[in-house]
Amino acid sequence: MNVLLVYPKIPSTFWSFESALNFISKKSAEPPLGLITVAAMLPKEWNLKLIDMNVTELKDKDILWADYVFLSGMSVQINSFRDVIRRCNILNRKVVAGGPLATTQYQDFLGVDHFVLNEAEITLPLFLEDLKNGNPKPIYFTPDFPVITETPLPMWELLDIKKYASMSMQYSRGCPYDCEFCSITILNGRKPRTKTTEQFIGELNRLYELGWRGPISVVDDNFIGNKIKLKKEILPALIDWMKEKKYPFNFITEVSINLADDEELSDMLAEAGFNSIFVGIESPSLSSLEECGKDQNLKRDMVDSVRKLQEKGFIVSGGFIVGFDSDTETIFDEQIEFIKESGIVSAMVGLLNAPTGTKLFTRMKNEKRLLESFSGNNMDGSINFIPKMNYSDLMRGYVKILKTIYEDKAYYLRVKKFLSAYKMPEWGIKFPSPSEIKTFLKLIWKLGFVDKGKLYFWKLLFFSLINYPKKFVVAMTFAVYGFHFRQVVKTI
Ligand code: B12
Ligand code: SF4
Repeated sequence: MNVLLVYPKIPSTFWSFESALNFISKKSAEPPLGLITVAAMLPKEWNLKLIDMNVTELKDKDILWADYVFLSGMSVQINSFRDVIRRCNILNRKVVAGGPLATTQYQDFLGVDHFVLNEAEITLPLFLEDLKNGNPKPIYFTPDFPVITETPLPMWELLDIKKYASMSMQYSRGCPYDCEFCSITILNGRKPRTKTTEQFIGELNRLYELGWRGPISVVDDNFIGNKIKLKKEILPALIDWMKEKKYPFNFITEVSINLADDEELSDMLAEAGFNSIFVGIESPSLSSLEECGKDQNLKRDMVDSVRKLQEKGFIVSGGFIVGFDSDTETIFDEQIEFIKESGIVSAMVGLLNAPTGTKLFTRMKNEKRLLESFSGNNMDGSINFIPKMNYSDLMRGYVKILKTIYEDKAYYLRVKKFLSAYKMPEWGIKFPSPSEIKTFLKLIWKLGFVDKGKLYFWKLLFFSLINYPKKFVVAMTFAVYGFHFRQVVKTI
């Protein structure tokens, strides 16, 4: 059996980091972890090939090689996902689709032979058994959430790892919170399910053996969902491993803001090599936070929490949303002010949307405000429900936020603010590698001579060299991100 695993194209947005990837000669930020996990669950004697369309072109001859094409993807990939199905149908190859997009919206796709939905740990063995018996069904789904202690090591060896800026792994699934707009609780449930310490360390050993060094995204929904196990088991083992191997990796993950309340956990995470965290801030407006059930962000000074995290050694990026029913015309300036004050350099601002199946989706449906399905693209201005605020006012305000926060001067001031708060972990101070030096020279040329914002670039370069020489690499990384954000903002 020849199986081709395909990951569709992600459009160019804030999240794709396209212009930043060019600097480091990488094709994509992260690999498709779902597909390489599924690959590890397939019979060992099958021939497998993976095409991530974000790094390699999908050719007809690849499709023709396959008996089955296994397709994954999330909502933002919908156009490419449809296109792959169409090509497989024309070339008469069978399609098996799974992953978050298929799980939440399978009714929207024609031309798929078998939907294997939800988590593959439960549904894939059922499909494989029926396939062996010659009677595979059109759809497999389950309301249950599997334990993930049996999930096999993902097959990173199917990837061309050099083409990615970071590798990814997963420790837990599920999030204890229940934000109205989020599909995580439907997909992964509210009880965090975790891997064992042996699995976690086993995955690190495998990536180490494959020669990977550098960033690893731990793509959990909320890495601190089960704090006790982290403190007692995972982090002590990880700290030992990282010290023994001399910190070959640094970790990026998603956490809820209440990490700021737990000094012990913050210290352990920083010592274990976590230096970058993504936090869902969503809104500085208390009524909007209440509306969406983001309880963990209430009853706190969020600027203060972010600062605490920066002081502990984390580069904090944040997700921000406008378009809540409670948002008034002042929300845009409030968001701008919050982003400026917090020193959150990478601020991912999006319009509120109601992904299929979420509580927000149901509310919008009941209120007869639902429009067409969710595009998943947080940059295309699409909203799949009728907002309370007039749409053109909302769009104007949204564009104003982006243009203001990514304008050269505001951006560089934010980087400076961040540098003043950030405590660089000792393990993070390393002598630059030859490829980092090459990237630096490229950066000097492009940002220091060609780019229109060159004045701010030089100011930042000298400011960080003089005041924060140990944080120089971080400052320059932000200069590259700034270039990417400016390119994206130009397109809106
Ligand atoms: C990493 C990640 C990203 C990366 C993608 C990198 C990459 N190359 O994949 C980045 C940062 C780019 C990203 C961006 C976004 N993401 Co994202 N992302 C994730 C995250 C955190 C992890 C994905 C992952 O690797 N999971 C681990 C693997 C093991 O799980 P899995 O993929 O689900 O696979 C399992 C099953 O689904 C199944 N399976 C998967 N594929 C297949 C295929 C077949 C054939 C079969 C049989 C089974 C199967 O088997 C696997 C094992 O059980 C998920 C959340 C999550 N926990 O999954 C969100 C998630 C996928 N993202 C989501 C969203 C909404 C976004 C954004 C739109 C967010 C935003 N508001 O802007 C943006 C895209 C915006 C844009 N404009 O580009 C949603 C998708 C919802 C949906 N219905 O599709 C998720 C589920 C998070 C959420 N809040 O609900 N994301
Ligand atoms: S805290 Fe994050 S992952 Fe958890 S439900 Fe809210 S938005 Fe989703």
